[in-house]
Amino acid sequence: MITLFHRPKTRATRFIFLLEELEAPYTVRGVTTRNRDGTGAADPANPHPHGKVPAIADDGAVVFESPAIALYLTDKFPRNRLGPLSGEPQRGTYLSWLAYYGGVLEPAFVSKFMKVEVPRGTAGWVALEEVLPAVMQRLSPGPYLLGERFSALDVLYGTAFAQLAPLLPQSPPLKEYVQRVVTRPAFARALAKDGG
Ligand SMILES: N[C@@H](CCC(=O)N[C@@H](CS)C(=O)NCC(=O)O)C(=O)O
Repeated sequence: MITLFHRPKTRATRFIFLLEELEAPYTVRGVTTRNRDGTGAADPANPHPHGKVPAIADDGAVVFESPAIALYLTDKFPRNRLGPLSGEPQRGTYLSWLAYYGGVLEPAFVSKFMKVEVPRGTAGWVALEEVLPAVMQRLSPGPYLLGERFSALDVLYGTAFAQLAPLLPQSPPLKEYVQRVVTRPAFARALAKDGG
């Protein structure tokens, strides 16, 4: 049984979405975290090393950081084919874009949000203006990042793009992609279970 350490309306919400897509057995354990304004406190019950959400526990095994959690869950619950398994042709693509999510896309969003210029050649990520064409190229011909197959990548990227829409340039194909992701019944179930 998976325990999801969670706070409403955070990066943990998308893991209710993924767990619903996977039809995996899970419980949600609400924890406190620090707030942007410096108030609040990390919850000692949360096993994430920095008291962030999401984290999961699975019979004592702890997994934290969104790409690692996504990979762990899609490997563990393969029935609905939410992530190519080892040996499948799209496995390398899947791993690459999972790692890209944490290592490039999220830092690019934060750089944009904080108005920090990304130094070419020294930072391990690139500016959002460079990320978006790369993601859009991966998305064509679509409809999903792995082509016809909806995967945990779309849970991460689709929800991130939905949330950060104000930072993004107008792009009908991107808007349509986000719509495809957020209109899935599992996303509606996740929002209903999110609380807060
Ligand atoms: N790199 C982490 C980021 C997790 C993260 O920053 N979560 C926020 C909520 S969306 C949080 O817990 N913030 C509280 C804090 O930083 O103490 C991941 O992708 O899983």
